[in-house]
Amino acid sequence: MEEEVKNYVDTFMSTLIARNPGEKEFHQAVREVVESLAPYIIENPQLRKSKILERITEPERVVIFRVPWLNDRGEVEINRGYRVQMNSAIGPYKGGIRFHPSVNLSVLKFLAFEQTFKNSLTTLPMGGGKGGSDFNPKNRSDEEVMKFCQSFMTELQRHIGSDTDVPAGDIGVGGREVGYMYGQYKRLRNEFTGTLTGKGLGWGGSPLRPEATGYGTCYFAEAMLATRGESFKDKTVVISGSGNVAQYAVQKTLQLGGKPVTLSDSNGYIHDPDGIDAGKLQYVFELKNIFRGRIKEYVERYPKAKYYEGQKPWGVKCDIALPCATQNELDGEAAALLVKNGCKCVAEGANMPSTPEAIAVFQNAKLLYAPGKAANAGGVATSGLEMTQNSMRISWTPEEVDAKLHSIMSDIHAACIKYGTEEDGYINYVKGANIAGFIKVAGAMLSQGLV
Ligand code: NDP
Ligand code: 2IT
Repeated sequence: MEEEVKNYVDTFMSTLIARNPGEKEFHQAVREVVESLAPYIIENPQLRKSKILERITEPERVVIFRVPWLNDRGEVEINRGYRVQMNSAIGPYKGGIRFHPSVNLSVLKFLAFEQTFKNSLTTLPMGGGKGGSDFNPKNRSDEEVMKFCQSFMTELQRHIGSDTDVPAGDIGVGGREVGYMYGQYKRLRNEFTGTLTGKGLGWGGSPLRPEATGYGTCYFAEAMLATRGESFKDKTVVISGSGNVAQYAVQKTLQLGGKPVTLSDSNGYIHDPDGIDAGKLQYVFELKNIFRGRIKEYVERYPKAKYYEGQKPWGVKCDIALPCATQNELDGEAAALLVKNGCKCVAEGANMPSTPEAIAVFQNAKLLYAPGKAANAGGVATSGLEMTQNSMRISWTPEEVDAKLHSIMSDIHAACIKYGTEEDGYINYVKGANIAGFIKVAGAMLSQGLV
C-alpha cells in the first residue's frame, strides 16, 4: 500500500508540475493535500475514475487584468489584477483579496486551492476563490489607495456578485480597501448587495468580522490544548505578524489568560518579556491601523521590549506559537528551535506559514500542530455569517456571532479528530482537515456531473 501511495503521489505531482510550471507555492499546497488524500482516493475507485483530484486542482476560471491608475504626482502606474475562481461545487466562490508586491498566479492559486478546503470545513455553503494584485499599498496616500481600488474594481465587478463570487480582505486589504472597492462596485452595478465581506458595521458588515480570524485561531488552539488537558492559562505565546490576524490573536490570547510576548513585520520582530497587555495592544492597534507605522516603533514606546531587525520570533521560548504573517515564514530550523524550547502547540493564523520541513518536524515530535485551513477558518466563516445577515437584511449581535464562530471552530476541530486520529492516538490535523474538507466538495462534484 505504501508503495502504491508513493507512486500515486509522484505521478500526480509530476503531471501537475508539468501543467503548471514554476508555480512553486501552488505545487507545495497541492502536494500536502495529495499526500493526505492518496490512500482515500486509492480506496475509492469512483473518485479516481471521475478524476476528482485532477479536476479540483484545475481552477474553474482565472481572470487576469490590467489595472491602470494615476498616482499623486500625476504619473501613470500599471499593476496586474487577478481573480482565481477555483471551485464552486458547494457555493459561490469565496475568498480574500491580497495586495502585496509578491502576489503572482502561483500565490493566488495556492490560496484559492486552500480556500476550497477551508470553506468546506466551515460547514457553510461557500466555494473557493482568491484574488489580488501586485500593488503595494505601503507608503501610499489614501487617495492613491482609493484610485487603485476603484480601477481594480472597475474590471473585477464583471466577474463577481453576491451569488457568483464574494471577495473579502487578506494581506494589504482591510476595512479601508474593502470600503473603496465596495463603493465602486455599488456605483457601477447600482446594487446594494452582500458582494464583498469585511464591510463596515454601519453598511452591511458583520460584528466581529475584523476579530474573527485571530479569535478563531485561538479558539481552535484552545480545543487542541484541551485534548491534552491544557489551556492558554499562564502560557507564553509567540505571535508573528502585526496585522489584522496577529492583533486579534493577541487580544484573544489575553482574554484566555495567556501571555503574548512577540509581534513582527517583514523587517523584524519585537520581544516584550513582560507581555503585550491590553494597554500595549491598544497602542499597536493605533500604530498599525491609524498611523500605518512599523512594529519597531513599539520599543520606542515600551523600552523594556527589544527589537530584532531582520529576524523572526521563533527562537523565543514559548508554550504556544501562532504564525500570523505569511506563507513559508517558519522553516524546518525554526520548527526545531520551537520544539527544543518546549513549545507544545502551533496553530496557524496565516495561510501555509510552515514549510513542509517544519510540518515534518512538528509531526515527528508529536506536537499539537494545526494547518491554516483548519485553524484560521474563523475569518471566512464569519464572512459566511456576514453573507447570511446581508441576505436576511438583519444584523446579529456580537454575542450571537461569537457563539456561532466558537461553535464552527469546535466543529472543525471535531472533524479533524474524526478523520485525522492515527493508530497511536496522535491527531494528524493536516490529514484530518484535508480529508474532511475534501469529502464534501468531492461529493458535490460527483453529484453535479462532469462540469
Ligand atoms: P495584514 O496585511 O493585516 O498583515 C500582514 C502582516 O504580515 C504584517 O505584519 C506584514 O508585515 C506581515 N507580512 C506580510 N507579508 C510578509 C512577508 N512577505 N514577510 C514577512 N512578513 C510579512 O494581513 P492579515 O493579518 O489579514 O493576514 C495575515 C495572514 O493571515 C495571511 O497569511 C493571510 O492570508 C491570513 N489570513 C487572513 C485572514 C483575514 O481575515 N484577514 C483570514 C485567514 C487567513 P509588513 O507590514 O512588513 O508587510
Ligand atoms: O484566507 C482567508 O480565509 C481570508 N483571507 C478570508 C476570506 C474571506 O472571504 O473572508
